[in-house]
Amino acid sequence: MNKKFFALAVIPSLLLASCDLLDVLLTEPTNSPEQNKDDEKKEEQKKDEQNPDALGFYIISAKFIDEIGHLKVNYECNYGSPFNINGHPFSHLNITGVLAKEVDSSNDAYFTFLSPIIQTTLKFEFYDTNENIYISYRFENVEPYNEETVDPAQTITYPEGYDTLYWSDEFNGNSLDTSKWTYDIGNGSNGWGNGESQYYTNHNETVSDGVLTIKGKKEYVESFAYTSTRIKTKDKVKFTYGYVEASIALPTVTGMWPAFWMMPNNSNYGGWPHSGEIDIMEAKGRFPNNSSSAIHFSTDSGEHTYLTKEKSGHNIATFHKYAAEWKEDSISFFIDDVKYFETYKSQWTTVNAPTSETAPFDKDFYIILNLAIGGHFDGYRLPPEGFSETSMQVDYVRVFQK
Ligand SMILES: [Ca+2]
Repeated sequence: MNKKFFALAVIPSLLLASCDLLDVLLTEPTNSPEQNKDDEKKEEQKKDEQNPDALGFYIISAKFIDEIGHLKVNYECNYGSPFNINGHPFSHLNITGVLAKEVDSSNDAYFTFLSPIIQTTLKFEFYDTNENIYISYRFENVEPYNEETVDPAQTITYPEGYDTLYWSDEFNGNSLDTSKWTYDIGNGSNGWGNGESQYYTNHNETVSDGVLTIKGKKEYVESFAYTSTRIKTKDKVKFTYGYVEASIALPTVTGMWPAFWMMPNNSNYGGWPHSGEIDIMEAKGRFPNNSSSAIHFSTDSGEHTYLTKEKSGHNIATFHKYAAEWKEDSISFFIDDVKYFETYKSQWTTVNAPTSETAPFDKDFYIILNLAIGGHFDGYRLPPEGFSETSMQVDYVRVFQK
């Protein structure tokens, strides 16, 4: 194996400790009175360059897997997992100065960047909770993105008028990226306010081959006869306005209520429905060619009201792009880039901001993906006798902004 390696500096006395304790000083030559110490450190650095394994971990390969800078890193670590940031006293990881978020903590680690980078040399800097650099590591043999060797589905198509990918999850890892998503567990209050019949767990979902799969199962947990999963980006990915798109394949079993939707992050205008709700896609499993979109809000007198439209003619069992374009003066809904429903700010109201033109759809919202079973949306219908499991698959979720 080609173990390209360059450690800037390391304290040898800690080399036998775990990665948790591995304390590496970043040293630049200085003119301070500490010159002697610096010289010692340089000596240590030289030794470690000759003995890369001394640092305890090394990168075997690094490769960009799409055109927006998602990075796959294959590494080895003698003392645990240096990339498992949550399990270690690292506050964050910068790669070449850009904040990076880990997707997976097996020996294949997938990173996503808050802004895209594609370079052949990357510097990994692990910061401790005091904002000091714990480990600094340079890897010089990063493979560039090669369009011909990756799934063409990963190529990003920008909606008309949008040139910035604000955020995405391409589901390229081996598990759900919990830096982006939080699980809702249980049956909520009154089936999450909807009379849903399932119990949501943190393990009915898988991520593999670039796809998130959420399974709805006949399975007894607590006093509920079904299990499924519901995930949300609340407090992790939130935004006001943009083009929000997901490619999704849906189950066609009666009783299934899959949804791709958004809720207000801070409920600035009060509890549901006063702060709004944007349902980008909902479907009823017994109608395999239909889905719908809706927005919910409150009237000037505080009653729940909504606007909705159903679209038919697409086979929901195959992947389709479901999207909302959320602007200051309108919210529009698309299937496969074709707009079929538009609402305007003149139609929006909330009892807690009666004079605002744009409320309640002018504050940060977050994204939810879930597969409900039962519930009021399709008259509390449940799966047929003999049902064991089905699933909803999500290729990606992307948020574009101008
Ligand atoms: Ca994908």
